[in-house]
Amino acid sequence: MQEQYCPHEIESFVQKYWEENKTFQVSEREDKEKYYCLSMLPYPSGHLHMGHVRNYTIGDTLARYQRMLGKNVLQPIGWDAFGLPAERAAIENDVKPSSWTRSNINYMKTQIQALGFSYDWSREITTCQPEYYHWEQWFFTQLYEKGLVYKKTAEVNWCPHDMTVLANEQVMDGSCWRCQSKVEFREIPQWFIKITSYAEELLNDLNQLSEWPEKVKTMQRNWIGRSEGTEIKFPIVGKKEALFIYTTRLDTLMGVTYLAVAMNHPLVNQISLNNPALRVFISTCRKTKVSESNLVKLEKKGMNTDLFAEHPLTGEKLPIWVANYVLMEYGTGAIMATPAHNQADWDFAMKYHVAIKAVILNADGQIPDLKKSAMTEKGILFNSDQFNGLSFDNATKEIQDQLIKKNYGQKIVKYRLRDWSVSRQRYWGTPIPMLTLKDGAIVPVPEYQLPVILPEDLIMNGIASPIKTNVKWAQTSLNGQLALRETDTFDTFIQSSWYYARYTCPNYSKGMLDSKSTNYWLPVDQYVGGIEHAIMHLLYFRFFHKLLRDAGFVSTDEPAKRLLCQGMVLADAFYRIGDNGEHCWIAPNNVVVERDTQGQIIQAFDKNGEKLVYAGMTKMSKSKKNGINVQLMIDRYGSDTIRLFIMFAAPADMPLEWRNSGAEGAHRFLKRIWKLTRKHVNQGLTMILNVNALSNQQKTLRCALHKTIRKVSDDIGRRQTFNTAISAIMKLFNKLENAPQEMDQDRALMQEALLAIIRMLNPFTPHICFILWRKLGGYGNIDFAPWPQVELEAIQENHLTIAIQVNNKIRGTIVVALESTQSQIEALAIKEPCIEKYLRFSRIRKIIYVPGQLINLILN
Ligand code: ANZ
Repeated sequence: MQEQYCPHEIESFVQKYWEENKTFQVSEREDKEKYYCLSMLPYPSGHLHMGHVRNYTIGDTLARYQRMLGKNVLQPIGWDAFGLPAERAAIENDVKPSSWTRSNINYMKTQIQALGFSYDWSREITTCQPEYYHWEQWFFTQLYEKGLVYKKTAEVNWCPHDMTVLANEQVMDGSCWRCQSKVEFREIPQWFIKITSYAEELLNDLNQLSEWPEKVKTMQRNWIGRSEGTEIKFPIVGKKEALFIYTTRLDTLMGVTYLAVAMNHPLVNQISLNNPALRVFISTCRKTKVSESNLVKLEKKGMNTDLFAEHPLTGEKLPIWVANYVLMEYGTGAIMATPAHNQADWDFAMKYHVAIKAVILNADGQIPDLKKSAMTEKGILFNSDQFNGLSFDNATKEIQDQLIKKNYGQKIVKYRLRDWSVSRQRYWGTPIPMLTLKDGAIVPVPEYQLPVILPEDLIMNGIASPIKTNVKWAQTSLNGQLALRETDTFDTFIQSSWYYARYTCPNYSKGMLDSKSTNYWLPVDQYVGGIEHAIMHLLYFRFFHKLLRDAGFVSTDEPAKRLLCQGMVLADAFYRIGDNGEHCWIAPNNVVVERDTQGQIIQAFDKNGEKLVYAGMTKMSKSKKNGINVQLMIDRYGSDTIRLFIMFAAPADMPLEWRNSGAEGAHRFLKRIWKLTRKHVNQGLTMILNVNALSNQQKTLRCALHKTIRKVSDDIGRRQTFNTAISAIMKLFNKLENAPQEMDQDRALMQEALLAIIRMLNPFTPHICFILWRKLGGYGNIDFAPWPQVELEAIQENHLTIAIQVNNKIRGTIVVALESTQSQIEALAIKEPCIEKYLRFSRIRKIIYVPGQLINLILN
């Protein structure tokens, strides 16, 4: 065995072995329990960052562990290959988005392979390939047939100079990222998928996900935002129609002083025809984008319609206003305004001098002071006729009963969740498979014409999508008739919503999915990814699974049983204050630091000796220039070290502080493992372990070994606290390094322990373990070696470790049988070689014995 641990030699040898032997390729096997371990697929941005490495190392650790438990483990990987950055890069570097993407994939693939993840590469998916997006186009047409897809106008960011739509990311401080023109809002027709039809189920099924982090489930619950309220009918004076409003504060009904409708409410569309002033008002308001999140801060604007509505209980006439803070997309697009108790209404009423009527008392029973703001707390009613004195709950019930009786109200449930707008006016994406016929009819592309292939040889000579500027592409025919293709492409979240299912049958050409494969592999047993995907991706992923279930492709309700969201990767960040007070970030490589004795940074300088500001450990990012170059680290230490450090440095779901010193430490540990194994192997073969012939000391070591196996199995499998698993292995290893090796049974025990340690480390550092397993004579290939089993007998404590003190200072330890008496322990302690020397010239004056723990010899 080689003297030195040479990670690069080992790693390329082992990776070649895996590749040639297709070690991690799997198929459906009924004789084995399946385990599907999935990490979120990367966007091919150019190179791997440490966040990727962390994500994939966690996934791989779990996959390797489960494989050693004897399961049939599927661990696939692919590329989320469509998206805006490719277009941006194409414009900046004069390359085709397709070529940029493909060359990034090629490079990143070599990086991923160098990290030794146990992927089944035969299942690699690249989402920009027609073989993949074909099926999402097909599925979209199916959803259309089911009525789950519709087209409606929606607001987009519009650059008047470039005459194109901008993605939100392309709008910088309200201006176009490219030409700095002021961005406007335009309403254009877009495609939507009815995720709201599944809102209730998406909410309720969160309760099935007992192995998802609470934090993620709460975020999803809030996003779906179920609210129970009442819809109330307010008859419009002099018209047949009535206005329907939605409220969750029925208790304030007697304090309503006006009604307000959204600018795009049907009533407004109707009356603005004869009201030019109203049309002007609407078009000025349109310039500011209003969303739920900015309703509070928004400058309230409104216009009186001169229409009145009747209060359903009092018959009082209430003015109807058009207001910019009422959203058409929420509730009914109309509200009853109670300025005394709703801040937005209060702002509005103060500005336009509309009446304010208080109907809820303060908590102390006083009439609220409304001079500075609304009183939004719930409380006892006053000023409300027959409802005076009622609490919120009672008032809600009473008022609701009355409204229902009079046919003026009904209880309803609303969701904050909106239908999913899937149209993007971008080029580098899946073409939406819809056609517009000559007569204006819109139809799905028929199955035989699918896939609609995105032309890849187009160059971006402007910011606009080349399939929009190149009119020819859109022209096609259907049944001999001219038809125009939809030139928008899908939101890239569509691709990442169903890739997990396609991995089970990536080459299936007869349809979207092969249920034989999906039913074998799904649901995903373990999903690993970043917390930034807690809402959008994970919701669409769950939604698509339900759509696939309803189409008969999968048989479960939820796509993934267990979810782990890894924490961020942080690194030191430094900056210099620029001439205009701005922060100029300096890459840590170009910084010289001074540390205190604890290793904390106290001062930092750039290469010219100029003092810098140390911003602490900050999320690795391009803008702060503190990303650690993955390649450099692999080149310096090898992949096993990087993997070990990442898994050891922090609990998987917590932030990880990257420290080169930590990587050094991990590297030294692997060297020690190599060294001890080599020493052991070089001493030749060992005898068979005879557990009945072990000394007490050997039994203690073996007990520690089996306790470690128990802890590591639990830490990896159940608790997923990988850092504590590694630290337990390290502690055991320290004991092994100091274990005597004179006797045959010492060496037999060492053999047992090393074989177990190597297997326990294998999920973390698979290359070195692959080699050491062979050197130790382990059976077969370690990738499928059985996970070490706890022998209960070994951990039953039939012996004790007692500390020996001399004059209150610990001088050694002894291992004694559990049933030993104090006098037996005293006799053994006195004979211990490390104690004898103290007794040579002194006599024992007193002995203090703490049962089961220590014996203290007090000398004269
Ligand atoms: C009267 C009222 C009095 C309201 C009060 C609130 C406080 P949640 O609970 O989040 O679902 N609302 C309803 N539709 C709206 C729309 N299209 N645009 C803007 N606001 C709208 O919110 C429901 C509340 O939001 C409703 O209850 C309504 O104002 C407002 F002291 O009605 B409330």
